[in-house]
Amino acid sequence: MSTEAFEESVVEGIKRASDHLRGDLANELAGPRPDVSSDAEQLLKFHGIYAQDNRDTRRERAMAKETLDYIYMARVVIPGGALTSAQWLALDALADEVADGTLRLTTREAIQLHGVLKGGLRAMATKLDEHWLTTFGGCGDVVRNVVLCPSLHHGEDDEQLGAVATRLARRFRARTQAHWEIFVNGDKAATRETDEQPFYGETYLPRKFKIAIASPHENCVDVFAQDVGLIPGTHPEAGRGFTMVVGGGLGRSYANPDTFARLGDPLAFVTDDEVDETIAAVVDTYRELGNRVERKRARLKYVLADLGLDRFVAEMESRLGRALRAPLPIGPFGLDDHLGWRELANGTWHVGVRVGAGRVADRGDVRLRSALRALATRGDLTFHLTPLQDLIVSGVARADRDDVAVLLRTHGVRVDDELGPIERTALACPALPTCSQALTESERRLPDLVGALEGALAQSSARRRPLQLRLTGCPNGCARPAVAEIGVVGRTKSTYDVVLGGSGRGDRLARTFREKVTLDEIPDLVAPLFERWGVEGTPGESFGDFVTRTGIA
Ligand code: SRM
Ligand code: SF4
Repeated sequence: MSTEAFEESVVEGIKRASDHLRGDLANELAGPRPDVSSDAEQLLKFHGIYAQDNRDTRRERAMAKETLDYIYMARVVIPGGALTSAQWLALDALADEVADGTLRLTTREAIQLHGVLKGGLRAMATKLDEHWLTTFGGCGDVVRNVVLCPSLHHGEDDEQLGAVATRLARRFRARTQAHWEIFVNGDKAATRETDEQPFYGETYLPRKFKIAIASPHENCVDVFAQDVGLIPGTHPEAGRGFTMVVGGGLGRSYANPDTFARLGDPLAFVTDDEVDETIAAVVDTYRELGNRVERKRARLKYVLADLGLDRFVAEMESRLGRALRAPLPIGPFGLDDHLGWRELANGTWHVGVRVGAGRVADRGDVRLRSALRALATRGDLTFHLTPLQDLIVSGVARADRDDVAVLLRTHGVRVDDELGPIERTALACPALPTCSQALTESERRLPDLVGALEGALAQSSARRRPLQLRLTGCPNGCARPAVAEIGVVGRTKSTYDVVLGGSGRGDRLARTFREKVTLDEIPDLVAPLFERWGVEGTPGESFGDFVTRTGIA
C-alpha cells in the first residue's frame, strides 16, 4: 500500500514541526483565551489532554454568540492500573480542585479528569508529578496505557506478570522533556530524559497503539481488540512467555466503509526475554508501513488486513533477524468480572467494586467517591482499575474485612450479588456532553437502558442469567461494543444500531441486528430473544453464543 502519491495528513506536519511535542504550547497555555489553536489541540493529545467544549451548552452559546464553554479532559496513564492510597487521594482531591468533582475510570485502566479549565492544567500536572503520576502519553500517536488483567497483580497467575505492564510502558514512552518543561517545571525536566526519539522518530506513530496483557484464564482486557495482545503461557521447549496477538481494533466510521472492527491474529509465542524486542518490531513495522495520509485508516489492523498475516510475519522476521515461533493455541477463556470479595494467597482480601460506566461520584444515596476516599484514608491499600471500568480495593487485612464491608454499605455501594445481571458488566463510553465525536448519549442513558433490559430479562424465562451490554455514542467503539453480547452504538442524533452475538469472552465480533432504532425501542426488540434464550438455550449457554448458534445474528 503506497501512500507516496498522496499528501501526508496535517497532523504529520504538526508533529514534525513541534520540536518534540512543544509547538507553541507554553505560550498558548499562558495566554488569556480559554481555548487553544487547532495545532495545539493536536499536540495537547500527546500530553494526555483533550480540548473539548461542553456540548450541553454549545448550541445556546453559539446562538447567543457567546464564547463556548471550553473545557479539557486529562487522561492519567496508569500502566497495569494500580494506584497507591496516596495516589488515589491525590486524584480524588484533583477532582474538586481542577475538575468537575468526578473521576472517570476508563476501559483501559486509566483515569480521566473532566471539565478542567485551561488555567488549571499546570497545577494538575504538577500535583500528578508529585505523586509519580502523569497524563503524558495518555493520548496521541504513541503506545497508550498498557492494560493488564488485574488478577495478574494478585499472584493468582504469576506475581511477576504485574511488573510487565510497567516495564513495557517505560520502554515505549516517548523520550522528550517537553511535558515536564511545559506543564511541570523546566529545571527539573533537565535532569530527566533527553529529547532523542530513537524509537519513535520525529513523526511518532501513524496513530495510537494499544497493548494489553490478558490472564490465561479469562479475557477482561479484550486481548483480540488490541494492536498487541499478550496471553501468558508455557511453551514446551521455550518455557514461560506469551502468545502474542496482533492487529486488533474496534473503531470504524460510518462515512468510510473501508474502516472496520477487526480481531487480532495470533502471531507468535515469545519468551519473556523476547517480548520487548518483538513488540518493538511490531511497532517499527507499523511506524514504517502505517497509513500517514488517511488517519481513519491509520491503525495497525489495516496494515495487517492489507498485507495479510504471512507478509506481516515476513516483515517481522526480517526486522528481528530470526524466525518467529508459532503461537500456542489460545483459550477457551472463562469469564471474570473481578467483582466482590476474594481472599488472596497471602491471607489478605480484596473487594471488586462496580463503578458504573467508570464514573466515581457521589450521587444521591450512592456515595461511591466518599466511600473510596474513606478507604484510601485508612491507609495502605492498593486501588486496581479494571478494563471493565471498575475498581478493586486490595490489601484489606482479614480483621478489617467487616469494617470495609460496612463502610461500603453505609455509603450505598452495592457489591457482588446485589448487582443486577446486566448492570454487573455493562459498559458505556462518556459521549455527551464532553466527547467531540459523540453522535448520541451513552453514559448518561446507561442506567435507564440497563433497567429496561433487566426488566425484560426478568419477565422472560432467562430471568437473571448474566448478559453483557455495551453502549457507545458513536462507532469508534470506546466501550468495545463490537465484541459485546449486546452492543448498542450511536448512529444518528437520536438512533442507535444494535449488534448481537459477541461471545462475552471477546473472541467473536457481534453482528448487526437492527439499525437506527431509539433506545426506548430496544427492550421490546430483544425481549422475544431473551424468552427464546431461556427456553431453547442449552445449560450455561451465553446469550451471545445462543443468538449465534441459532442464526438470530
Ligand atoms: Fe476511545 C476517541 C474515550 C477506549 C476507540 N475515545 C476517543 C475520545 C478521545 C474522543 C475524541 O477523539 O475526541 C473519547 C473521549 C471522550 C471523553 O469525553 O472522555 C474517547 N476511549 C475513551 C474512553 C474514556 C472510553 C471509556 O468509556 O472508558 C477510553 C479511554 C481509554 C484509555 O484510557 O486510554 C477509550 N477508545 C477506547 C477503546 C477500547 C480499548 O482501547 O480497549 C477503543 C476501541 C479499540 C480501538 O482502539 O480500536 C477506542 N476512541 C476510539 C477511536 C477509534 C479509533 C480508530 O481506530 O478509528 C477514537 C477516535 C479517534 O481516535 O480519532 C476514540
Ligand atoms: Fe466518544 Fe464515540 Fe468514544 Fe463514545 S465511542 S467516547 S462517543 S468517541
